[in-house]
Amino acid sequence: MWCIQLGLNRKSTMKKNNIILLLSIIGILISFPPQWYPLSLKISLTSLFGANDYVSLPESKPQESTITNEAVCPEDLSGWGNKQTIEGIEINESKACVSDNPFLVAASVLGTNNISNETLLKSGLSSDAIEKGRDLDGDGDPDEIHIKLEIAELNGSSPISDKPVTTYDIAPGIQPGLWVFAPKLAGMAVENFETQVARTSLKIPSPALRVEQGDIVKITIQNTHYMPHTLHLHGADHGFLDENGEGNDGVPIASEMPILPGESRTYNLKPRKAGTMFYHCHVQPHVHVQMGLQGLFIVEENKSNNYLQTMNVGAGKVRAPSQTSKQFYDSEYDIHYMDIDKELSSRIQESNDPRIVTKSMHRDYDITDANVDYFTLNGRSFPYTFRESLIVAESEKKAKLRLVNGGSKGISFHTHGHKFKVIERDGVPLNEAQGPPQDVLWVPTSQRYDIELNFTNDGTNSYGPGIWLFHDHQNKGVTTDGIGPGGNISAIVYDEFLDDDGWPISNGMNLNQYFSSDYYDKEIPIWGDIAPEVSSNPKDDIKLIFRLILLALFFGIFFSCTLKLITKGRKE
Ligand SMILES: [Cu+2]
Repeated sequence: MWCIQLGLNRKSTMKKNNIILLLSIIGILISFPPQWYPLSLKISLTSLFGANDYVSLPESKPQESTITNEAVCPEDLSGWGNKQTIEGIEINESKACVSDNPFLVAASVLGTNNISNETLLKSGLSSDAIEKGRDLDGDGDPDEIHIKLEIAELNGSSPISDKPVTTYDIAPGIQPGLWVFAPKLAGMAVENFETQVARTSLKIPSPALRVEQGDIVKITIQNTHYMPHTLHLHGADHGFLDENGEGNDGVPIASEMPILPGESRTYNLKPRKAGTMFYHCHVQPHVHVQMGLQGLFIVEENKSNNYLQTMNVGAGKVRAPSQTSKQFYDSEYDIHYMDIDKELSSRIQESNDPRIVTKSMHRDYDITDANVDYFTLNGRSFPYTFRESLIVAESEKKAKLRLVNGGSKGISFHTHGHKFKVIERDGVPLNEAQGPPQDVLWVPTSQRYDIELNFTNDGTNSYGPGIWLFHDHQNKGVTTDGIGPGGNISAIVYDEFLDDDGWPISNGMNLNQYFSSDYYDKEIPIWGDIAPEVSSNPKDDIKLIFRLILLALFFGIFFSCTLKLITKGRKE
């Protein structure tokens, strides 16, 4: 069309066509996207005009300070972390930023039936949550223990809100749907009327439970949830049936029917052997265990005056350790690893109709195609692990770790700056020859290891004071939905490297940026300084589209003119 020149003589038409043809060639050359130039041409252009004249890289500018939604280390207003004595029970200091409730610890030690109303109120537990009875062997501590657990949902669906309730963040802004065996609590599930945030004693993993060898233990599951569940005591010495002939192994396909919503069942045991064991639900366990229905079950050796912290909510530092622990160690930590598949956990956020959730979980979801996205240590991922799950070291002292891998994949437990000694596996002591110091330990799913950390600076046990990470050494384990640092990273921090709030005094790095959900939403660049145009710039896309339109236009003109010239030439 551009080349049809009606009413002009042949000569002037030809001349005009040639000019348009030339202009279209120039147009093609100008609009041709430089990213499509052949490499040899790029090199020639660079050598002729210099790199900067050809493509000037944008200048890096410091990123605007990122929004930090929350305090890195919330103030301990109630003094929960302090060393204190409650009703005669000594509660050890917790130096981390966020500590557990010492009144709940005291109630766990004495039993909710043996404490004042004031302590009970401050513990937040129901009056029958942990009942302790007679001293049967006359050694000065109670041997009848009755624990009651409920089942709670975290970050689930609500009929009145499109946001998950009750909320529990494993990392800033990360709220996977979870189920948990919860201590029997009094009052609301949330902190107060103004918030949807779960109260501090409602968290994953399910509480680490501690009983003494030979205790008469009853654990009642009150199924306050909309799904059927059971309790399986993994590794702990218990009868297949209880004294009444009722199923006691928690396995619906072998020992019993599931506990239906609203029902209760009591499991009985009198463990003959001490050691670190495990407990979990056994209804559809391929799904229910990963949802959070799992906890450590610890049987302590029978000793005199051995008052035990029956419940360690969310695992972590044992504030009132056993006699055996005090005899050999300066501190003890319950270390519980888990992993979470967001494709599974989000299913309880789509509906609150148990029929729909059940179908979605057990017919639509296929665990054999699954992948895990979140990796937690004591119910949190980095950076929250730095708030709650630091191991605080003092030179020359020793700590005991009771470690379980409740995740669906093995973990490669690794400590920086220390070689540790493995002393027990699955609750059975290992002899010296099997336990030389090591800094990596493979922990398969559901396996427990007792570990001794010795903070003596001798080049093997410890390399000296510092902030030494410990984490799963598999690459995925240190990420949160593929973003690092995240996952189960925490640290062994020596006293002198902790500030007054309990935050590690890191060498030059500021960790504030990780306390924003923006970080895990991939909104924060990897480096502090950034030239956005280097990685991606939507404006460049517009430029490219504009160039392509022009290119198409000029090509169109070029071809139509060429065609015109050829047909004209043939006519003549
Ligand atoms: Cu279950």
